Amino acid sequence: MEETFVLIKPDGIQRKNIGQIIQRLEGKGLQLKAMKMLWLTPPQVEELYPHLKDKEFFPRLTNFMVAAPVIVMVWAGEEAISATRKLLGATNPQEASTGTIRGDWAMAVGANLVHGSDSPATARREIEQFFSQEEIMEYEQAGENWLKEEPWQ
Ligand code: DAT
Ligand code: MG
Repeated sequence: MEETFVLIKPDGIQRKNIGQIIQRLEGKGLQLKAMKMLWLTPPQVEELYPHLKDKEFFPRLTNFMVAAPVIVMVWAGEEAISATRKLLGATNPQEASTGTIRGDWAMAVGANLVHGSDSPATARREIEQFFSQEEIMEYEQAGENWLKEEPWQ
């Protein structure tokens, strides 16, 4: 089962979107395997976004990411990485479709509510940045069979 890393950004905490964001992921059928709240430091932001550290907006992105606590999570399921990215919507909320998290609840690229891994390699690196193996729960969930294609056969 594929795992992905999801982070609710400071604007999600400030704007009280935590429950709605988790509900979208849970409602889709992904399984929550780990979760905690923490306050990021600038070095942790740079570790999360190595591909952006030379961009002109990186100082603003860093200030934003350390402005309030965040929630970090591991979610799992079939194609969990792409399923999550579809639920998040486009990076720029003005381009994100209605029905996506960013499309429904965000207005600006600098405050787009949520982060989700973009590839298996990134997911692994991001999960390892924030969680030890013991913090990731392996468990069976009631109704799990009904997420599969033909559980009645
Ligand atoms: P995504 O979060 O969709 O994976 P990304 O990895 O390219 O997008 O960028 C990470 C975050 O950096 C993004 O969620 C918001 C911020 N960001 C990206 N491009 C930006 C820009 N042009 N101006 C301000 N912030 C930007
Ligand atoms: Mg990204």
